[in-house]
Amino acid sequence: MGTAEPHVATAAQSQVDGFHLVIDALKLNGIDTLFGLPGIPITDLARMAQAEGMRVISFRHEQSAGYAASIAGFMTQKPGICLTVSAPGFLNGLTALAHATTNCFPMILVSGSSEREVVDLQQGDYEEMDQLAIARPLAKAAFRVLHAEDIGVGIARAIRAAVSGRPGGVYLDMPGKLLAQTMDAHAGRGSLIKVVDPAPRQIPAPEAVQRALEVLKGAQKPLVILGKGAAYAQADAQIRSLIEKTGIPYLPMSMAKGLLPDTHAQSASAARSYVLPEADVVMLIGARLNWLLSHGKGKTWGGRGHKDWGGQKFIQIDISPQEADSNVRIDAPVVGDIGSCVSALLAGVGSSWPMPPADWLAAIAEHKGRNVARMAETLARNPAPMNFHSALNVVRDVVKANPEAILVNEGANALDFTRSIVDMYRPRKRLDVGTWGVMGIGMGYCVAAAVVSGQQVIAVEGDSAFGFSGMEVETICRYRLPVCVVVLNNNGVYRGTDVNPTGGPDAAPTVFVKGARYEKLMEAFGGVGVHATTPAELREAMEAAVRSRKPTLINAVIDESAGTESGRITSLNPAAKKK
Ligand SMILES: Cc1ncc(C[n+]2csc(CCOP(=O)(O)OP(=O)(O)O)c2C)c(N)n1
Ligand SMILES: [Mg+2]
Repeated sequence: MGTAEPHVATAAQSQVDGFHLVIDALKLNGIDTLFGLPGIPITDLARMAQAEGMRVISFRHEQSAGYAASIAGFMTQKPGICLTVSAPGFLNGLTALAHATTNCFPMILVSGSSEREVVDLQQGDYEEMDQLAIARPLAKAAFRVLHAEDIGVGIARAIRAAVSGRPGGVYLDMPGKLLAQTMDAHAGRGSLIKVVDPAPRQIPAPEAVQRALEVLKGAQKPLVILGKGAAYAQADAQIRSLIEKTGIPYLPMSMAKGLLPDTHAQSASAARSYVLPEADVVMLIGARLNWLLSHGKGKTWGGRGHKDWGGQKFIQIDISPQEADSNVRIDAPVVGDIGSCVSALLAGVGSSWPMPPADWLAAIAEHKGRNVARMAETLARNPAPMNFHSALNVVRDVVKANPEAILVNEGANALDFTRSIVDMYRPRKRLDVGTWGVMGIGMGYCVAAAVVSGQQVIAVEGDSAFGFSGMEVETICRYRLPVCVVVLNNNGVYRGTDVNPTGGPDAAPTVFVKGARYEKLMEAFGGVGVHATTPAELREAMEAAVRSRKPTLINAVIDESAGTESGRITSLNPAAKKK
C-alpha cells in the first residue's frame, strides 16, 4: 500500500462528474428506476445508475422503454424516466413522449445529444440532430442542460413540469460533454434540488363548487363520467364516496374501470348507449369530451345530426382551466386537482342529498339487465373455433379471481371486446391504448407494470398489436417478470380473411402468416409458450401462468372471421363517410 493512495482518493472524491450529479438528483427526488436503451453517450450513465443502486431496465427498442416510463408515471404519480441515445434513439422515444403528453402521464425523456457547436453549424456530427427543437412541440416542456452546475435545476424543472397541474411528457436534453464535466463535489451536492411539493394541490373556487352543486341539484337524470384523470388522481375513496352518497349512476372510461368495481350497482356501463343521450346533467370527473366521448355531441348524445348538441348540461372537473368549452358548452367548470374538487363537492353534498329520481334508475336497471343477460348468453356459447367472446370469458374469470392483477390491453377487436367483457375490480389495474388508440404500448406497459407494482400482469393483445413490441418478450424473460401475454390470434389486423383482389401473390394488406406460432417467441428466451385452441386450454394455461408467475405467452387461436373492421370505430374510416 503506497502512501500516495489516500491522497489520490481524496482528490477524486473532491470532484463530481455530470453522470453522478444526474443520478444523485434523480435519487434525491425519489426516482429509483430508469427505463432505457444504452449507447453513446449514455451507456455509462446507465451503468453508473445501476452501480448506485437504481433499477435500470434495458429494452430492445426505445419506444417500449418510453411507453414503460409513461405508464410508470401514470401508476405512481412520479415522472417515469426514459433514457435514450442521440438522434435515432431519441426519435424512437419521441412517440412515447408525445403519447405521455396526450394522455397526461408524467414522463421525462432524458436523451443524450451531440455537441451544440457542431449541431448548430450542421457540421455532421455522429447522430447529429437539433433534438430540443424537435421535442418541444410534442412535450409539455423541453429543457437543455449545458453545465454540470445546472443539472440540479434542470432535473427539478423537468420534475415540476411533468407532474404539476395537468401532467405530461417533458424532454431533457443532455449533450454528451455535460455528463463528463466535473466540478467541485461539495458545490455539486449543494446545487441539487429536492423538489418541495412537486404537484401542489389546486383548491377549486368555492363559487365554482356551489355552481356545480346547483346544476346537479336540478338534475332529473344525472350521470357521472369518470376519466383516467380520476384514476390518476388516487382520490379513490372520495370519488367512491361522492358517487355512493349522491346515488348517481356512473360510466367509467376505459382506464377508469375499477375505480369502483365494474360490478357496482351504480355502474351504467352496460347501458351506455341509453344513458348518454338520455342524461340531463353530466358530471365529468377527469374525463375530456374528446373523440372517445364523441366530442359531447351528435347522435351518441341525443343530438339530431352528427354535429348537433344534445340537451345536456355539463359539469366538468378538471385540473386544466383550458379544458372547458373545448367541444360543447360547460355549464359548471370546476377547476382544481381531482381530490380537492371531489372533496369540496362531497362537503357540499352533505348527508341528506336526495337520490336521483327512481324512474331514471329503474330505466337504467332495465337496460342493464337486458344487455347483461344478452352478454351472458353470448359468453356461455362455446363455438369452434374459439371466438373473442369465448376466449375473453376465460380472461374475465381469471381477472375476477386475481383482482390485483394488472390488465394491459391493445388491438382493435381485441381491445373493444376486452374492455366490455372483462370486469375490473380495483383502481388503475387496466392499462390500455389511451387517447390515441395507439398500437405498441403492450410489452413496454407490461414490463413497467410488473416492475413498479410487483403484481401479476396479464396482457390481452391483438396479433397485430403484439407485433409492435413483440421482441420485448426477451426483456420480460431477462428480468423474470410475472407477465402472461395472451395473443388473440385471428391472423391479421381486424380479421384474417381478406384476400388480394387481383389474385396476385402478395397477401392482402391486413393479413399475416396464417397459423403463426407466437408462443415460440417466448420459448426462445426461456419463457413458457402455449398454443391454445379451446377455452379450456386457455384457462389451464392462464391459471398456470398466474400460479407460477413465469413469463408466459399463450397463442389463443381465434376464428379468423370473428372481428369487424376497426373494431368498434368502423365509422371513423374515411370510406364509411363516403355515401
Ligand atoms: C401506431 C399505430 N399504428 C397503426 C394503428 C392502426 N391500427 C388500429 S388497430 C390495429 C391492429 C388491429 O389488429 P389486432 O391487434 O390484431 O386486433 P384485432 O382487431 O384483430 O383483434 C392497427 C394496425 C394504430 N392504432 N396505431
Ligand atoms: Mg388480429
